[in-house]
Amino acid sequence: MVSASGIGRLNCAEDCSTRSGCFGFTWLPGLCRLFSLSAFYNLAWESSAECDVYTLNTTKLNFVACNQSSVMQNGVCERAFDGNKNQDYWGGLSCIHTDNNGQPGWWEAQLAAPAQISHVTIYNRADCCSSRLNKMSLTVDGVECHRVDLTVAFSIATFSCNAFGSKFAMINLQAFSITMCEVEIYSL
Ligand SMILES: [Ca+2]
Repeated sequence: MVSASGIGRLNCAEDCSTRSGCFGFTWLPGLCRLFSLSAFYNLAWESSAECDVYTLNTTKLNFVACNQSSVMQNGVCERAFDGNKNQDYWGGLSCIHTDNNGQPGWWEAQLAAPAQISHVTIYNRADCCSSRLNKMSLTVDGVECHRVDLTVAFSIATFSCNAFGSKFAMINLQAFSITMCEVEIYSL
């Protein structure tokens, strides 16, 4: 079990959902604790009626086609769902890149069929330029489902996006290209 920095029950759940191996969590005000399945086989584990235990069952949706505002440095749109999460642009050959022409870049991808989308996990480029994604509009079928507005760049982040539709898009709200390495989209 590890203690995480969640400040609320929802943050605690999000921490768990983005960590591989997290089976569930307990949360009391100010204390978020994550545990793996092995916790049930550890004699030191104690349950308490004071704690709620939640599990989150998610279904990963598959993209079937994509497009982006332009292509730079061979960063074609398919790299964002090639299953390769390597965040090193040059070393991994797994990241997309739109043209750095002073215009806001965008990337979009199509699901096989419309679905109820719950959240999206974005793997940012880590070797450079992460702050380019600090301000984005995330949309489903052209309707914004989440506005990213950060002052500190993220590496891997999960954003809520409660919407029904088939086309997901990331639109930069700054005059920067879009460059990132993987997008995973989920339905609950
Ligand atoms: Ca990739």
